[in-house]
Amino acid sequence: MLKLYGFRVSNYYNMLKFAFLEKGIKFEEVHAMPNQETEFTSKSPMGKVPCIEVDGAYLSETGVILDYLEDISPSPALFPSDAFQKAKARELLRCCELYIELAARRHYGHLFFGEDINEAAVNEVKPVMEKGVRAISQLARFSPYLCGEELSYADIVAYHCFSYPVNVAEKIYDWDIISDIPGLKSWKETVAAREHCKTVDSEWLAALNEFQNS
Ligand SMILES: N[C@@H](CCC(=O)N[C@@H](CS)C(=O)NCC(=O)O)C(=O)O
Repeated sequence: MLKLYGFRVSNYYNMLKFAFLEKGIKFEEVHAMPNQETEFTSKSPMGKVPCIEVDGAYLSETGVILDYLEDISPSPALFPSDAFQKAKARELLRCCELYIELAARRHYGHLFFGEDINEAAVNEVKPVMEKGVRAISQLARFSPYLCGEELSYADIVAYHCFSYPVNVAEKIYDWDIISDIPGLKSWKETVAAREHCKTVDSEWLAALNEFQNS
């Protein structure tokens, strides 16, 4: 059985967990925190989570793992079948990852780990996120999912790319980023209503609660 390494507070971990559940692939969750010990970097070379174990071999990087899951378990498809539409789905999920999640991540140390505010990031991050918002507004179809009538990886990645950046936008910039993207609020509700999303969310929130009180 495939093993998923990481921890339930991690948004990238939750993307994979959501994908595993939607695809109906059996998997085992293995608790692991990011670290630079050789024992872990031998599995995940950058020391990040998530990574997966397949028959004693390891694979890291969420996007790469999603592609692998699509190859080993094509049904239900989580990318459009048309090559160009598939690339458009990737374009959209990449914008969410690079220009929303990765940009906002520069404030996680301050918001979630009690570090001093990153002054340089205060000025640099918002313009990146604003361009990300513009790109997503332009690319997303919201009918009702981001790429059309069916759930795709774009939805799975985007859903978890917004989870923490929403707090960054609100707390650092007094910015309601969700309402700046017409259609995003009801899309988020549509995704959140899916059974597998509910499972991931309830386990995420329980873990977050435990993490914040530890
Ligand atoms: N590019 C990686 C990003 C994963 C990532 O940033 N994971 C976080 C936890 S949510 C992590 O391991 N952070 C520790 C670090 O950056 O060293 C992926 O797509 O899987």
